[in-house]
Amino acid sequence: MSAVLPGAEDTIAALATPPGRSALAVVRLSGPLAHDIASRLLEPWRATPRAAYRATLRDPSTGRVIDRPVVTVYGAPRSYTGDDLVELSVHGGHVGPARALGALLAAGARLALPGEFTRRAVAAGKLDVLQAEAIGDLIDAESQAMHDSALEQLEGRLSRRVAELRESVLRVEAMIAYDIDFPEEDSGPIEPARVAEATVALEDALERLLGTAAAGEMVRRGARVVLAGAPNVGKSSLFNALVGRERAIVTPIPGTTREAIEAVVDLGAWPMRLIDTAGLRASADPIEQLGVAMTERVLAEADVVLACGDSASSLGAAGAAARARTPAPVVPVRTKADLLAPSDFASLRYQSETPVAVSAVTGAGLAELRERLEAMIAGRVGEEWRDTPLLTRERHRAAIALARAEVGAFKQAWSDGDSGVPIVVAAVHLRAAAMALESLIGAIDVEDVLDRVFSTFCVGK
Ligand SMILES: Nc1nc2c(ncn2[C@@H]2O[C@H](COP(=O)(O)OP(=O)(O)OP(=O)(O)O)[C@@H](O)[C@H]2O)c(=O)[nH]1
Ligand SMILES: [Mg+2]
Repeated sequence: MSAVLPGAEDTIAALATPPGRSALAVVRLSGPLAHDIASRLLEPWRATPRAAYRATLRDPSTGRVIDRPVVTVYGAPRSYTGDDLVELSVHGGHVGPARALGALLAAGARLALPGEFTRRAVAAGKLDVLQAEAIGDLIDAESQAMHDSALEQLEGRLSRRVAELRESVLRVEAMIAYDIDFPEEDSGPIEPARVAEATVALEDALERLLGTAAAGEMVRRGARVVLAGAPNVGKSSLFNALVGRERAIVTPIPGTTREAIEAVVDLGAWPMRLIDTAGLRASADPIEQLGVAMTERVLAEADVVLACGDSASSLGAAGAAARARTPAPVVPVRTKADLLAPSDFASLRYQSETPVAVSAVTGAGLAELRERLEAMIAGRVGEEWRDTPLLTRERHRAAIALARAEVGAFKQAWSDGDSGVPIVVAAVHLRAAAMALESLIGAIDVEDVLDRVFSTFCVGK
């Protein structure tokens, strides 16, 4: 990448670990003066790359000992950023790491901007933009599924897929090059049908990748699991039990919950956004009406609904109400199971779709409900995601959608033949498709793309 950012030649420093109490903290220093600055603060100074050693770190102005860090030195270009880099592993805490960083800044380093280390890695060609995003996703992962997907993206799986698609676009461009250069000829050396075939295959491949966006969204943001049912059936109590703390207000008064309340629950493999809602009923109270309207909206966007009822009739009504408002799968949940007589339990099993019986009071059935949810979400996402790279961000989805639209526009223009637009004009669509794919991996200079990608990073990464 050729674009040079302001300050790209600066030597930057930052804490790579979060501030606060911890056994260790890592302070990073990267740039042309990294070795020089470190050599002035550390005693002894050894420039041998990748050989960790213990040194004394002193404050440059007072000469006082700050810490005795373990020092790892990297030489350009064999470092995370591609520049000379020094990592100090110091004792953690609120004060020590800040003093170590302060010493580096006093000796001539500049405090790094969010994501600046990774941005330099991209500028040095160590990572492409998709891989840089994967670093951010690894750090932000809230579930194993997200972590797995980010690791694969970091390994370059999505980058390779995008590069292949770009190659396919370039191949179609090459196929029509003759027709562009010699438009007056009847037909080039490549049969028009072959071009059309290649275009359709390309469109299909883009469509398939685009099809992973829903699973990607689920992996990244978590499945939206909505608790719905009549007032007072125990939705908020179940919500609290699943979340593991008293997040929602519970009272014996029907109509307690007025708004949708959300909490993230890690099911292990999957993140889940559990959403408690206002009980569904006709009400004259305008506040409650608004709450019910919100429940309807939340239901429409649900990935899974837990239709809650504390009796056979309220359970049936909850299921019917949920199905009327969402295409998402519905799990019937019989709440307040601690109040059920053994004979009621037996009758539950004979219903067409066996409800999960749970008690927020005793905790009975919660493990079963979690298992059922996990299986349900896995079913929603499908298994293909393990075999194909996922589009986990809107930026990815938009770029692939644009590429597909441009390939579609080319296909249309090409099939119109002589009656349609000139071939040179049609070819512009292929160029646009290639550029959309290039913007994803950062194969072209797109500073605003980089700005957007790195704006969400933490300092020190
Ligand atoms: N015995 C028993 N009582 C429960 C259980 N879950 C909830 N309750 C009681 O049922 C009443 C209503 O509980 P909530 O959790 O507020 O019910 P809700 O469905 O959120 O009600 P709204 O917000 O009004 O729609 C409270 O008095 C709870 O203590 C349970 O598992 N067992
Ligand atoms: Mg409630």
